Amino acid sequence: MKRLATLLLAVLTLTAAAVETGVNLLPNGDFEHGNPFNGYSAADTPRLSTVPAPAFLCGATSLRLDQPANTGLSIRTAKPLPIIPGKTVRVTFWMKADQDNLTAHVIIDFFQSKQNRHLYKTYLFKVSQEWAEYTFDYDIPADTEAYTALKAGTCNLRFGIPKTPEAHVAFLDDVEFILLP
Ligand SMILES: [Ca+2]
Repeated sequence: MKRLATLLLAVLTLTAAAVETGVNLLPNGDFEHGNPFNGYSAADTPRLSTVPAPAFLCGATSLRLDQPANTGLSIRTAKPLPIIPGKTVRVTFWMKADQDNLTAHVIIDFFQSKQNRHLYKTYLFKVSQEWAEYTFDYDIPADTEAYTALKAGTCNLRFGIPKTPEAHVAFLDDVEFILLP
């Protein structure tokens, strides 16, 4: 019986360790049944809300980001996302804002408290008043000695709007995080 329990535990551990490729690994990124993001700081958290987005082509709710004047806004995934060193991660999402040409960023952040170097990748992009789809591919390094944080097998996804003199409102939807096969 004890052997069977050990075997079952081994199978469960193996199953937990397997990370699927080619599928979306971020649940609720469509904001229809929850919000997988928190504010990056406590001050950012009250500036997020899931709101009706009837103009959007898919679903009924989106994430609204209220950026105050002279303040940047930053959000991050509440739970770590699984990664596989050496694979390519694809981040796709839809976004719009109350102004054309608003600069925003997405960061794939591999930070771990015990790490030799901080690995992260920032993509800057422009948001307009119309919903648009964005896709960014990042080749995760395979060398886990060069970046020891990769051994944890996770990362976080961050979105942000840098500080501007005026306040802004932006909307985010259909965020997907996929490891390409
Ligand atoms: Ca939605």
